[in-house]
Amino acid sequence: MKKVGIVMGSDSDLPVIQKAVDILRELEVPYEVHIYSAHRTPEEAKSFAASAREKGFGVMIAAAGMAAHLAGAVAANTTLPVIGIPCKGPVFDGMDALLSTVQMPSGIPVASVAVNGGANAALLAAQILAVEDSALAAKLDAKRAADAAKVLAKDRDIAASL
Ligand code: RP5
Repeated sequence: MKKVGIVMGSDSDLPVIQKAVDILRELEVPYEVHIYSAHRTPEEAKSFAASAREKGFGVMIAAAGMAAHLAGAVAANTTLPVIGIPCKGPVFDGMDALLSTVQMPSGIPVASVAVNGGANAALLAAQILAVEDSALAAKLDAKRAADAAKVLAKDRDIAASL
């Protein structure tokens, strides 16, 4: 199976990335995690993206906050699909990172998930890999069904308690 390449701009983004890692582990999808910043370590970020396809990655996840250029910088250096996670910052509640991540120029796409959307980033990455992997697709179907069953159990509980 192809790997998911995960990069975050700072170790302060780790709680968001942890949510993605938890999902990938649950689905038994291989991944590799790095801290590379578009601003502080631009050469390493570029090199990781540029070499990703030949190193066996199939999709990239990039998480950053504030002036969040990391997903765009990764996307500029690979034609693998790139999923951006805007991370909530201390001043603008993630709106700064959301706009920095999602407002990419035509020709260099980034698929942005919600602010702090680590879980959905991992699920989307797995869904991309599952296009060519029926076993992974079956795991995703089973997870959807299990998640729906949890919601329906809550519905039964609340109906009984109110
Ligand atoms: C961004 O700046 C990082 O992705 C992080 O979300 C934010 C703050 O970084 P630190 O100052 O906590 O290292 O580049």
